[in-house]
Amino acid sequence: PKDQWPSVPHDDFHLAQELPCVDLSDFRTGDAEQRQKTAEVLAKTFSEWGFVLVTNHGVSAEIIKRMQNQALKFFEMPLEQKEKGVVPSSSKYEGFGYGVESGFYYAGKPWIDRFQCRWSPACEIREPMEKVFCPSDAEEFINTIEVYNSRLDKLARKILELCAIGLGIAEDTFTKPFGGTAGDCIARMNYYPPCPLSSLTLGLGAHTDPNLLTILSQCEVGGLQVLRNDTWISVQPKPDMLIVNIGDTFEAWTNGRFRSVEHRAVVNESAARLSMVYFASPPMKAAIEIPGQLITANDPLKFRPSFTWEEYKGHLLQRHAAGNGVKMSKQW
Ligand code: AKG
Repeated sequence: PKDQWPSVPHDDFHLAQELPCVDLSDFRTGDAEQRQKTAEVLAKTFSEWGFVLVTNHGVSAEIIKRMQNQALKFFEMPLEQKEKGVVPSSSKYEGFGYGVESGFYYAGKPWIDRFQCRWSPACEIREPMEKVFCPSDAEEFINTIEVYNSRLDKLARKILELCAIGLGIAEDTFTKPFGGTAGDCIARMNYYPPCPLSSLTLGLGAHTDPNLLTILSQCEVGGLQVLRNDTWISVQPKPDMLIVNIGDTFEAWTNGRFRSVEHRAVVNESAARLSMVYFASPPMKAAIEIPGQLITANDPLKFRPSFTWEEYKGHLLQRHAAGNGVKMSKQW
């Protein structure tokens, strides 16, 4: 029916430009001088672009493929079957279909299927997944999520350390608040079926990520676009690379040195697309304090000097409920 068609016409989705790419192999081999250089390039890229492609990141092609296969096995099921994976509304962050309600992320009616869970451990999805799959397949699905995300968690921490080094502040500035825990991290899979009216909709409307750091892997079908100088740049799929971007919390934590940049996902008429996203966030109650070295005469304080992820998340939900979308208030 007409009212089920999305409503964000656009015809600007063929603009290709490369995102900057940073090779993380030096960081992994531990050469201090190279590591410093890598850190500086990374920090500069996050300041200018908010987005980067990383290569030699240490997440094996094998585990990425395994996760993709599990995700496709789930998404290619009939809708009635996938709906058994909806987790009751008390935990809105878990399970199938989260966030696809009308208006989400300014996309009119977005053309997307979603699965999302906390992953450490991914126990809250066990019961629904056992209704979706047979028990051994449910076990494999959950196990793959845990392994895949533990790899991304490790990478996220390395990047957080590199960011601190690149900004010239204590290496553990952004990892310490995690206190050895997994933080409030979320694993999400987005599946965009082929869409016969692809220029009339978006898979996901323009938004910034509210969290700390996001790591995204897209399949061979492109669709992610990043806003740069008022132009949408299509991020070309590169099988060996992961896409990393700064979230609003990190922008605030760095007093605006790093940029949380708008992005969106477009769909296409012929091929389904899968993206898998790891959202790193600190524990809910950990204090996020803007480092003094990042507040200077030229760079006065732009955000609250201290806040928690819980406070910011609460603020976000209020804005969302009031119809103000999810973009960070720059007064935060
Ligand atoms: C999100 O899930 O927040 C995204 O931005 C996903 C974008 C993509 O599918 O490439």
